[in-house]
Amino acid sequence: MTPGPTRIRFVHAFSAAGILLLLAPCIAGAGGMKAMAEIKGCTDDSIAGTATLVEQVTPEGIKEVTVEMKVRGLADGKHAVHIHENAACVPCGAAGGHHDPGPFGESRPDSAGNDMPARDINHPYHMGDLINIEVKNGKGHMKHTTNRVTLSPGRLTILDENGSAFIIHTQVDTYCDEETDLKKGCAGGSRDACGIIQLVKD
Ligand SMILES: [Cu+2]
Repeated sequence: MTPGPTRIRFVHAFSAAGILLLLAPCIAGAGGMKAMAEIKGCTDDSIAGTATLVEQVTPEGIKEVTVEMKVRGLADGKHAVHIHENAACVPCGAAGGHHDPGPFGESRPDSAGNDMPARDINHPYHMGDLINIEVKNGKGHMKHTTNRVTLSPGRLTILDENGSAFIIHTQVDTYCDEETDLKKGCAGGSRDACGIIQLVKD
């Protein structure tokens, strides 16, 4: 019996599936570390959500972490999101400043006074500075890939000795950069929600 067109298509489809199956462990092996965080309101219990973090390695060997966050209960609009330097959320201030293991780390853009810019030369380029989360009808979603942090061990890891936590702020991050822009609240102001980042083990 000679294979008809249907059989040829079936063989091709089967081969493609087989190749994908063979590649899957390679893709997972090229990074694939995962972490997650349960997001809770600092003072408002109606704020709740989750964040996932997945590390992948590009063909050039650059580690990238994709953060996806879904949160309910925040006020509509944009809110600053950063990875802060401690795995602590009680109170939310315990999360400390922005995760920034670089040699020039000054991690407190919120140290600005009403009449005085913050002494912060890194914002919005701290390793833990992410993009704003946008909230519509009480539902917030953010997805962002960064190569400034890693889950795997190394100088940029957020799973360092004292861990890390997400902070979602009350206001938008204006990505204030120049010293004259670093006004009080420019990086999001006070803290609405927090979530400790925890490694997910397979
Ligand atoms: Cu922050």
